[in-house]
Amino acid sequence: MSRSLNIALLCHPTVGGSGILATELGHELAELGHEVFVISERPPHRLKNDHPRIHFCESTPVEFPLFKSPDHTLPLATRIAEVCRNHRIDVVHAHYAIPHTAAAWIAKELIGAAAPPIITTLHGTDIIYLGAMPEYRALLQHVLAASDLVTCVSQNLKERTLELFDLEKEILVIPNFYEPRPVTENRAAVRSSLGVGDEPLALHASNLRTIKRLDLLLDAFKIGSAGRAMKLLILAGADTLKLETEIAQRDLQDRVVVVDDVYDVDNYYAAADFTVYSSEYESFCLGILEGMRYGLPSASFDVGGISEVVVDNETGFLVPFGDVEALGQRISIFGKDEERRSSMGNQAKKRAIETFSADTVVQSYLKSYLDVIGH
Ligand code: GMT
Repeated sequence: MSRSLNIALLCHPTVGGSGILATELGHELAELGHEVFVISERPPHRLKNDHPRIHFCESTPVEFPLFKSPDHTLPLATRIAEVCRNHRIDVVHAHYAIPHTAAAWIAKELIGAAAPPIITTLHGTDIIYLGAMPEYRALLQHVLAASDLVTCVSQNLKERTLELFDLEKEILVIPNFYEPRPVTENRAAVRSSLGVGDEPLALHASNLRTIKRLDLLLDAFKIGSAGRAMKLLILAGADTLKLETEIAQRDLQDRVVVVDDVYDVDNYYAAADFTVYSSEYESFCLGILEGMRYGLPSASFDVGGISEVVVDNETGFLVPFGDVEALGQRISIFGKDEERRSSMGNQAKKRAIETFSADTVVQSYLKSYLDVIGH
């Protein structure tokens, strides 16, 4: 390592791929000897707050009788400027543009000439959904252009970004990574705690947002599991009330297990047999990669950047968006053909290690930090 950097990481604390990726990046950077200042309104979901080089810096949204809802962005900008000044921050890395890049840009104005460079990593819905909204578009154009570097987690997201925004600087594609944590409970114990025996276990992990199309997931699972013993585990990072109703409407209560507020996801990946996703859009789909690292092949719709993660018929199955029959049929292949499942799972694990390891990806981020700092 050339020298230890002081890095400010901005991310959402809620369950979601961008916060998870930012947090895991923070852990890896801290392990490499860098000081990492995570600025957010509360400690992100998976943050190892007890690491000596991870410093959580709380930014408190302000509630005031005149405001209809609490103000998050301006206190965040003020906090970023304060952390930059107090800790001689070398680079501010904003994960998810709204509101982080805008807040970082305001902080830069507050600091003036001594302000550190800003790197923005786009994750998906910050561009695909919020970026297209007239309420944000002009501001996003301005602050993305003002970022010293913009990175995207897939080529697909880069292309979608360039369709919406006019950016002169090159956008760098740095894919996501996943490093497993030690499993703390053995496979048999986890399965038994879920009421799962020897039958194949499909896994879906998400925050259940509308874009994830849980309705299609359940429809496909119903088709794929018809007439055979199979279970679906949903690790839910959100309120599960609506989901429980959808499961009951399809009469799937005996075959679908929902667990919420999960921290130790690794135990569940190690206990499952394949993953299944049904999103309308995914810039990448970190959940598929997490499964791949555990030797789980995937079945999903071919949307966004998923085909950059999954090799169709080798590490997983990709079917056209909305074709629940086809998704169901792939689920049923995984359910009945253990040999296929396991050979595709081996390929998936190999690809996860070779292409999406922390070693490579973290070095790409570090190189980009040094480039913008000017070393
Ligand atoms: O997809 C989510 O629900 C969360 C979202 C986020 O930004 O927190 O995830 C996005 O970022 C992940 C990490 O880069 C990607 O793996 C997801 O594909 C992406 N989600 C979408 O594009 C919908």
